[in-house]
Amino acid sequence: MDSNADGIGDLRGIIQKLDYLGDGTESSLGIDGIWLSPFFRSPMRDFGYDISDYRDVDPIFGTLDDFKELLFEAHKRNIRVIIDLVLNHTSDQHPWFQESRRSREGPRADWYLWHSGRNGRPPNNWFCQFELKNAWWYEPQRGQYYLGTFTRHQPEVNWRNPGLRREMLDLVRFWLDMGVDGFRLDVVNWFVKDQELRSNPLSLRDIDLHRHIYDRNRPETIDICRELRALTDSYSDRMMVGEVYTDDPEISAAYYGSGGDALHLVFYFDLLFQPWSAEKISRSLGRWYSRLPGGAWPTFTLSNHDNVRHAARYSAGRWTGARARVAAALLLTLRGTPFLYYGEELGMSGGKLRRRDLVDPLSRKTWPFKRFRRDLARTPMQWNGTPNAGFTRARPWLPVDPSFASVNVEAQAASGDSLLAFYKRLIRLRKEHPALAEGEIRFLPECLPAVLAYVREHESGKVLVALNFTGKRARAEVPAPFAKMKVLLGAGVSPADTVTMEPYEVLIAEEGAAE
Ligand code: TEU
Ligand code: CA
Repeated sequence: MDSNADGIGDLRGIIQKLDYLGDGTESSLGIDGIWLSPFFRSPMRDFGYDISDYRDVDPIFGTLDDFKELLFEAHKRNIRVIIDLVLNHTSDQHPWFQESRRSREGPRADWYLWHSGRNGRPPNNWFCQFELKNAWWYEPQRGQYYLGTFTRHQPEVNWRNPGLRREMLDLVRFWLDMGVDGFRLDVVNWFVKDQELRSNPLSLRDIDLHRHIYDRNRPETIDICRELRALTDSYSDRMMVGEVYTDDPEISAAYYGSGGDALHLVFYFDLLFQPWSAEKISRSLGRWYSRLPGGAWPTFTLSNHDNVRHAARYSAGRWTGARARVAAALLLTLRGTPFLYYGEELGMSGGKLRRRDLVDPLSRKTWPFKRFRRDLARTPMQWNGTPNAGFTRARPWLPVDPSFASVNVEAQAASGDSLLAFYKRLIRLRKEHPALAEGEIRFLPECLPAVLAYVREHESGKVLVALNFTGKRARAEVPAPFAKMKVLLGAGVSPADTVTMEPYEVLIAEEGAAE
């Protein structure tokens, strides 16, 4: 929400909309926390993921006082605030880099990854994700290359340097002292690179043809997570969630550490990469649950700011809305913390953007390939049906998705069977039923391939979830205790050991007497 009519969302805009997220009544969404993408000072080469001052708010988003007020207002509503720390790289405008690039000597000379190159060429084959070429950039002042894996404007820091490390931990402390509830750690699995800077082997499996064994996922990274964990846990009730960007569940799981000594939570991208299939999604969930170390608590996400929204990925003509409901029910009934992305509760899809509308460096570079069009996920929140969807009185920084005329908060809040109303019911159900919030999960593979079904088990009771992923009627066998059930969400069913599910039906039920 843009509060000052410059076309860009800001902290005061968020404060204005906190009641929508959680005002303690059933009319609000009812979420427990918000993760804010970076709002720190930044030249915005990568929309805030290029930080030039970690301890201040960028003027386009407001001031530090605005942030403190946001924190206060959020806490008043029992909403936790998680901030997004980008500790793998800084902006090339950060004073540390300005100093480091000047000379090979000096206290910060070694705070970034520098190399003289080999035979006048970059030291290895590491690949720049957003510029699609070698990730080493020549700096004439030093006569050396530095590493920039996202854009050349995002030099990677050297976590092996004790001075840099101390400074990073210090700024983490700065925000903990201010009272933030925790952090989302940007690309945490890229922090440490191979000491010998070996070239990655190539592989057809990875999208950029690299097996990232030397530029990501180095074992030393987990030690940094342990250090961050110790610091975070020295404050009460804080948490960290890591963006472990990989499609290998083994690697994701490793970031929980052993005996819960590394990150509290880790994002699971493998689910986000699945096509619409009960079987494939079920297998992906199995991979995650089976690899988590004892005591580790999973997370689930279907959309975020880096990927085409799931409403668009899973669109299917007249069934698009029905699929959005199945997806919502899945996300909000699994065992693990669900992360929703703004607007998914409305079914926002991002619509279409023309080439000249694009602002994200990756979206621009990879045109016309839609998979990397991150701008589609970032279009303004759709608050109402007025021009610019009520997001701004000015020209928005990205065009509003034309769907806003019907897909908006005001319209959906007024209707009992909107997707928004459905999200609210699911979130409430999760809070009212400890089985859904905390229970164990047991899958019912006999219901596949059409129906993904599982039971959430808790000492206070059992809850059955059955999701028909297809546009056809499907039969699902239900376990004995559910032969009699109380339907919590979905159409009423008569007592039986199998139920017939309508196309894309969502059934959530408690064991026990039928109503
Ligand atoms: O993302 C890391 C990352 O790997 C993705 O950018 C991914 O490569 C890309 O989106 C292709 O799908 C994090 C942030 O989430 C992203 O917004 C930043 O641009 C990036 O780090 C650099 O900080
Ligand atoms: Ca603004």
